[in-house]
Amino acid sequence: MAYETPPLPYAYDALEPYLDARTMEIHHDKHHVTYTTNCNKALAEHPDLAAKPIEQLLREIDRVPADIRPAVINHGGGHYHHSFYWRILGPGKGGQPKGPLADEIKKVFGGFDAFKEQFAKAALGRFGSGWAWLCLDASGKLAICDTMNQDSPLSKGHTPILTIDVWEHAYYLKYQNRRADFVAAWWNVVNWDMATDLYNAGRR
Ligand code: MN3
Repeated sequence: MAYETPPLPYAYDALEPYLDARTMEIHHDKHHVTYTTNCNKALAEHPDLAAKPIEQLLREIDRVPADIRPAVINHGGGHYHHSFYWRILGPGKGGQPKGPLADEIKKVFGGFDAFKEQFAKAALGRFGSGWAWLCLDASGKLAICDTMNQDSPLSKGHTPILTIDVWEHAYYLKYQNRRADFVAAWWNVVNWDMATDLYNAGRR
């Protein structure tokens, strides 16, 4: 049994002009596929582990044998995070969340604009490669964090609600070194309906 890279849930150019088609194509077809392939290679001798959902391996990373643990963190994390990332974006999205997630963001961060500012700060402050996240932490509270490389918030007991990939491969073709411009544009393709569903499911 092997993991599969899920197809991109929209066309390569669907997130233009914010995320360009060429970046989306390389990001999904090359980067994501490579993570999935290398995760499967790492688990080739461990069919018992490969039979489990990747979320479970990352949540229980200490139970993965030490010799393949770094590969599962890097490639399994890469596979899971990208699968999540495509779904949390979408064409014709952006705007603001509604309902309970909007209320909680206001309560925890002091308003949607204050949240955006703090989230962008995490995305811009992540030195080198990694991700910024909005998660439910282990106590069920909304929290912003950032992670290095493909380290997963799942391994800290967090439940992801929203994420931005700030590896250079996510933006370099269009934005070069201007990560701030990429982050500012990225808000226009955030799928808040999906984030709200994840928040509601995580709260149950
Ligand atoms: Mn990436």
